[in-house]
Amino acid sequence: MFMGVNSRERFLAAARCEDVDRAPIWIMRQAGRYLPEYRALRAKSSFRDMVRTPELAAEVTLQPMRRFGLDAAIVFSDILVVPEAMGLAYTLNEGEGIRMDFALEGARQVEALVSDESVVRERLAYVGEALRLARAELGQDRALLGFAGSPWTLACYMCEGAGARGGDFSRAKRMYYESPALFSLLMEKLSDVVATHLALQIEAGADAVQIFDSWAASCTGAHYGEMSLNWISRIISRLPPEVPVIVFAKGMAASHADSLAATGAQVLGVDWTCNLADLAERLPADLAVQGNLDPLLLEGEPAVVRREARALIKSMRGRKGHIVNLGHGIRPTARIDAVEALVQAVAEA
Ligand code: 1CP
Repeated sequence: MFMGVNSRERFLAAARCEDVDRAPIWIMRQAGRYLPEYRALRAKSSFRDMVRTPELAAEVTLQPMRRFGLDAAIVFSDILVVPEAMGLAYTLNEGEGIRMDFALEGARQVEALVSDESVVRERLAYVGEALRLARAELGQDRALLGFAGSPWTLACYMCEGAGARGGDFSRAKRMYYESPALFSLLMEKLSDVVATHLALQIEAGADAVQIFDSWAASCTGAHYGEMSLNWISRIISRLPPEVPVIVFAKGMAASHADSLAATGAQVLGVDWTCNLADLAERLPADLAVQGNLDPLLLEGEPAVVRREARALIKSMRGRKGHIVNLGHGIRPTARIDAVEALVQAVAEA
């Protein structure tokens, strides 16, 4: 049974910094490995097949919604579907993590990447289908989110040819410093495709979209605009203005809050490194914030989760526009009873 009555309005009101009865909550990476029902499905299919099969992706999207009184669902997919649609595929291997088919380098490979809108729409249509199926089962009362990686974060994976365990993402930075024209061409293509992908998800029923700049902190502060933010701004300018965009720039929210606000995002996703209330105070009053509990808490005692959630909410009382979330994705070792305690503490606040 779905419990939330006005979760969708609550979520959208918070994203617009309007009055709410309580702060809405969702959890980054809420559809995933900490759930036994996810692991049961995953035992039968590869990750990529699950992502590409709308019925399976919709099912995984709904799994956390059946268990917990969350206000928003996020479509089960991955940021790496974008490079895949452009011609650079990925695999997820047990024990090894993410592998890209090749590491992007040189003009020929960048030029060969597909960014044609009609081709991209066709190749990513399965994500729209997953959203439509998820909406049909979720109903109209709870929010449904789409997402994409930022061009910078995607370039990190594409240039490295692997995930975080494969290296330190220095190759994307090297391209920025040493081949600026090539870097710009790659970012223009990525911005086009990410904008198309987010538009497609909005057309399929997403109430809001989140842009994950998960590797923001590997940028230098002085060049963060050119490396990442300008491309995010370009994407946001191409989306319908009435749909809230959440920008989550891990590790950069505090130091670059003003320039993140200037991207046109309606919501700033905040990692756990900063004091959320202090940060919110120095932001424009019409910019909502999302975050920022330590994901580690959910691996521990429910009583501690409850205490920390209450403290966070109390610190934000009086500040319109707070969406409760973690400061990064939930970890595979999170406890179900800790997640329940978090959702309950928010509901009672
Ligand atoms: O079964 C498995 O082992 C798969 C694990 C898994 C899952 C559940 C991966 C592989 N991706 C996902 C789903 C996913 N990825 C979602 C689903 C919706 C949700 O519940 O939130 C989302 C939003 C993502 C986004 C994503 N993928 C990000 C940005 C978020 C973040 O954590 O910073 C990144 C960096 C990725 C790449 C990726 N995909 C998967 C892994 C293990 C990784 C990280 C790879 C690495 O850098 O080593």
